[in-house]
Amino acid sequence: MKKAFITGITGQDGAYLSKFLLDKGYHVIGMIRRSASSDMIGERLRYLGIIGEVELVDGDLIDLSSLVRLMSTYKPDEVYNLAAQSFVATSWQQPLLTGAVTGTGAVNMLEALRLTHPSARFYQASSSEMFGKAQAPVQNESTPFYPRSPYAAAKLYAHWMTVNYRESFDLHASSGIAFNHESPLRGVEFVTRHISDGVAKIKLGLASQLKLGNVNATRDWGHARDYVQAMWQMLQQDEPDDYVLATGRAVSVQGFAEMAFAHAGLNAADYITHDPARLRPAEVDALLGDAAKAAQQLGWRANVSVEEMAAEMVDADIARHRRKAG
Ligand code: NAP
Ligand code: G4F
Repeated sequence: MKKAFITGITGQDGAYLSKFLLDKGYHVIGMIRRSASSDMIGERLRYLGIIGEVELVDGDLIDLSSLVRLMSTYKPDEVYNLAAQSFVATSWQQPLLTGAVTGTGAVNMLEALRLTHPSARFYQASSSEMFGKAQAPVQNESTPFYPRSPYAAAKLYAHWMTVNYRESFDLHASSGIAFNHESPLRGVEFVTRHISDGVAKIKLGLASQLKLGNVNATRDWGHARDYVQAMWQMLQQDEPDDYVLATGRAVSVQGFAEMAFAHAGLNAADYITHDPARLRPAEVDALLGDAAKAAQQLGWRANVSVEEMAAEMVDADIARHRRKAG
């Protein structure tokens, strides 16, 4: 039985990747950090019905000793580094923490592997945020990076260190430069989930408006379930490499909100209000990815459309609020 080790297993992608790997027959080991609310941990794994099927172990990305201990104890075949302080807006409030977890944390993981278990295959969750103030209208693996937030700068450090460890130490280290991917398991602080949750509350009479910041920003939005498959496919290749993961279609925040409201039979214009507090110190105006390399070399493509995903998210949030109301 193959062993996969996942950091960030309690997050959106960690949950979907766990499900994907369990279905393939893997033994899935997930690292969780210590919390005073341990009974609340694993909500997403519970939602997918797999909390009892994964092995959860203690560790923290900023504690190299914990990573060394875990790598030498478990010796996994594949390591997926998904853990991060992943919310861009928070990265201006906590730039050092973001650098320590999202940037240096990835290097801690690479070091732990180099020192104790260099034969493992490694996946780094790189981000389209690294393109930032995009230097080309459509971004691929050759597009220059221009990070626009502490989060993006931290991801860029982690990304180049993944390349560096591959080239310096011959690690089988790959990265997915993933464009935004969402789902009903997305954190509610991210805009798509903020929208689907807001639409659900309005539909059920629990709220009367939806506050948004910059509705003109555009993103290339796919479904997380599709993206975790590409992570696995990268680690099955003979040679490690970096791949853009994207749908090839951009939709604005306003456009996504209109889809979500329309699915609930509501008119977006009646409910959206502007909240300047939600604007960012520096914005990433537009991202649109070209995943031709992943299509050619991995045979991967995003299958779920943004319309299907918005509908799934709104339905899930309506069901969730109904359940809460008893
Ligand atoms: P997410 O839902 O925010 O999950 C982040 C995970 O990191 C959580 O499990 C969190 O644990 C864990 N974590 C945070 N700090 C940690 C630490 N110090 N030590 C160990 N674990 C820690 O993120 P996601 O959407 O699943 O994304 C997965 C990865 O892909 C992230 O690295 C993200 O930056 C990157 N990415 C995401 C997207 C996207 O659109 N979703 C696109 C490009 C790249 P707790 O539950 O304890 O907080
Ligand atoms: O949903 P967001 O917070 O995602 P963002 O900043 O694009 O980052 C996500 O995708 C990255 C991949 O490109 C990941 F690396 C990262 O970890 C994360 O998963 O914001 C999307 C856009 C932004 O332009 C933001 O300014 O939506 C705009 N926006 C407008 N109103 C809002 C809101 N964002 C949030 N979170 N909340 C709002 O009310």
